[in-house]
Amino acid sequence: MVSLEIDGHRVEVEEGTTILEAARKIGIDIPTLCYLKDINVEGACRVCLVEVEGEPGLKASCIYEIKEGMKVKTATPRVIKARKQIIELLLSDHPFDCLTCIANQNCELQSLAKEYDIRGLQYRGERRRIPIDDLSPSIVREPEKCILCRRCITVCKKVVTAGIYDINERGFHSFAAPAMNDSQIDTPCTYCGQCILVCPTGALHEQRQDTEMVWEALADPDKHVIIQTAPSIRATLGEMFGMPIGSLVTGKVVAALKRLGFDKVFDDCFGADVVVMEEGAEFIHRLKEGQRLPQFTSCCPGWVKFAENYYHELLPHLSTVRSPQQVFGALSKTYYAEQAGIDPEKIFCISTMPCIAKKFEARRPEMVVNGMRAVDAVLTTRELGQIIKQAGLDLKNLPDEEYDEPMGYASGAGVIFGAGGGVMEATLRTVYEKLTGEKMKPIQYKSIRSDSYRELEIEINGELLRFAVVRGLGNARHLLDRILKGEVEYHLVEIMACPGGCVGGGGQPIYSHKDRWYMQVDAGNHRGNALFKADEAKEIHTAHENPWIQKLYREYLGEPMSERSRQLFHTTYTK
Ligand code: HC1
Ligand code: SF4
Repeated sequence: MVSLEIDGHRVEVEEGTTILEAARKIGIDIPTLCYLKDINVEGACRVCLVEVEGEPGLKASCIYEIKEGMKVKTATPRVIKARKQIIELLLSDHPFDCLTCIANQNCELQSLAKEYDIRGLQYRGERRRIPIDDLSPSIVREPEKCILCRRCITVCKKVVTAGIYDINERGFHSFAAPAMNDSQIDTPCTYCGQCILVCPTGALHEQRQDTEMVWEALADPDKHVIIQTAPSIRATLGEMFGMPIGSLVTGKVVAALKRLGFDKVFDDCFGADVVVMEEGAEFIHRLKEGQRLPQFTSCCPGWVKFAENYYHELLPHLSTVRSPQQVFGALSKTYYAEQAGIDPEKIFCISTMPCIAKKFEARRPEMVVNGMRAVDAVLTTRELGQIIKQAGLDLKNLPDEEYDEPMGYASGAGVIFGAGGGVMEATLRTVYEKLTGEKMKPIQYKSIRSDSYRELEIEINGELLRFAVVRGLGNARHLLDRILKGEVEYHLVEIMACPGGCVGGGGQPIYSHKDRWYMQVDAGNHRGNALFKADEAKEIHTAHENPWIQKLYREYLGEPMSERSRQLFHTTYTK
C-alpha cells in the first residue's frame, strides 16, 4: 500500500493507483470528460488537472500514478483557473446549439461549464465544420460536437471489438469518426449503441425519425396504432422520471401508453414466449438430427450484424427464428388483424426497445411479412420517455393498468429475455420439460444468469448438454474464437451484444455521470434483477404454459415450426 495526502487528508491506496482514483476513494470527485475506468485512461481532455507538491506544472490526475508521501491539491486557484481555461477552449470549438442539442441537460461538457461558472468565451475564432452523418437507421454522428475524449474509440475497440472509430484529420481539425470519415452505414458497425452511452456530449445519438412517425400515426384516424413494450422497458423507463434504478413500472408504462391514445397496448414478452416455442423446437430438432450445433440465439440484432460482419461461417448456426420484436410484428399484421377484423394495411405497429439496433432490424428486408413491414416504427426507452413527457404525463404518479388481449399476457420466461442469461433460461425451462417431461429446477436455470459469461452442463436423457451465455460483443468474440478452434463445445449459446443484456442497451436512459459506462453496467445489474423479480411475481414461468400462447398455437399456428410459423417467424442470414 502507498500512503499519500490529498487536500490535507491521508489516504492509503494500492500501488499503481492514479491520483484520480485515490481521490475518489475519499469522496473527492475530480472532474473528467474522458476517463472510463480500465477502458479509457488516456489523459485526453486534461480537465482533471491537479497540483502535486514539488512537481513542475499541473498533472492529469487520471493517468498520474501516486507515490509514497505525495501531497496533492485538487482545488487551488491555479487548478480551477486551468480547468476553466480548458473547458472554455473546448467550448470555443463547439457548435453552441445547447438548447436544441439532444444532450441538452444531459451533457457532461454543459454540466462542467455550469459547475465552473463559465459566463462568456474569451477564445473565439475559427470552428471545425464537419457534416453530420445521419444516413444509418440507428445512429447519428455530429462530429462538430466531438471533444476528442476518445471514449467511443476505446469502448468500440476494447469492449465491442469492432474498432469502428479513430481520430480523423490532424491538430485543430481532428475528430473521432470511422476511417476516412465514412458514413456509419459503410462500416461494420453493429449498431449496438455502446458508444452513445459513453459520449459525454451530443456527438453520438440514436436516429430520431421514428418519434415523429409515432405522433403522426397517433393522429391519423385511418390507422389502428398498436404498441409492444420490450421486456427491459418495464425495468428502466422509471429512471427517465427520477425513479430509482431497478424500479419496476410495468403497469405505469401501460397506463401512459393508453393515455397517449394507442389503440392497443401489447407486451413484446408475448412475442418472446413465441420465440421460446419456436427456438426451443428448432433446438430439439437440431439436437436430434445432430445438425448445425451449437445453435446460437438470434434475437439480438447487434449480435446478428456482428456475426454477419465477422463470423460469416457461423451464420448457418444462428437460430432461424426472428426476434420477439419481429415475431410480434408479424403476428400483429396477421393473427391480430384477423382476430380483430382489421385490414392489416391499416395497422401501424410500433415497438419500444432499449436498443438502437432494433431500428435497423425493423427495416431489414428479411423482416417483411406479406409485403408489409412487420414493425413500422421503433422507439428507444429514451424516446418513449420523452414522448410521455411531451404528453404531460408523470409516469411515477400514474396508476397500474393491464396490457390488452390477445397479445398482452406473457409468462415469466418472456419477461426475463431482457436480463443477463434470460433468453437461455427461458428457452431451457421449456426445452428441458419437453425433453424430460419434468420441470427444470430453479437452481439449475438460475446458475446461467450472468452479466458477461457463464456456462452450464446438464444431463438430459443420458446425454450431457453444454450451454453458454455471453454478453458483450468482445466477450462473444473471445468465445466464438474458442469454439472455432475447437477448444470448447456447446449445444446452445446465447449471445447478446450489450453488457448485462438488453437492460444495458444503447437506447436505455443515459446518466450524466463522470464514469458513464461503469454506471451503466452497474445499473444493468439492478435492472436485470428487477426483471427476475417480475418473473417471480408471475403465476406462469414457462412459455408453453401461457394459455394465450396455447390459444395462438391451437387456433392459428398449429405446431411450432409449422408451415405458417416458418413463413411468419423464420428467416436466414446470408450476408
Ligand atoms: Fe431485448 Fe428482445 S430481450 S432483444 O434484449 O429478444 O432490444 O428488452 O425486446 O426483440 O423480447 C431488446 C429487451 C427485446 C427482442 C425481447
Ligand atoms: Fe462501435 Fe457499437 Fe458504436 Fe457501432 S454502435 S461504433 S459497433 S460501439
